[in-house]
Amino acid sequence: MPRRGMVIGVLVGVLALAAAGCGGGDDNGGASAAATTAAPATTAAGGGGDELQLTASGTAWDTTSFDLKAGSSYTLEVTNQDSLEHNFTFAAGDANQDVEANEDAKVTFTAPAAGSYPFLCKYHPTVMKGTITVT
Ligand SMILES: [Cu+2]
Repeated sequence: MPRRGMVIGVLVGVLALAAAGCGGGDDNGGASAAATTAAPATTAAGGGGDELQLTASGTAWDTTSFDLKAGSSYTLEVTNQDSLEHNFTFAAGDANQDVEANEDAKVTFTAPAAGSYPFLCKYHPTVMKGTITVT
């Protein structure tokens, strides 16, 4: 009766010494990213002509025509010097702003496509009206 003893010894010894490269890589990227330029904090000043003024006095506007640039954004400050409420409505620019007696109000709108459009006070539309010309 032969006996076969099989002893299988498997010794797997793997010692991998991966030497992480310690030789300096050339990562010298040079100057850092350019300084980020902050957006202007205010748009009120500076040559854009984006601020408009309109005053109501004696149930009349002091200005009856404005020239705007199509697609530009505007802020209109309406000053009401009367003792009754007025309103600035510029339908083509989607603006409709009431202005209480003896107060100011601001309204922002974007000029529509080129053309000629009316603006008015919706409370006194026959006497407080004007034209906005967009080019
Ligand atoms: Cu009015």
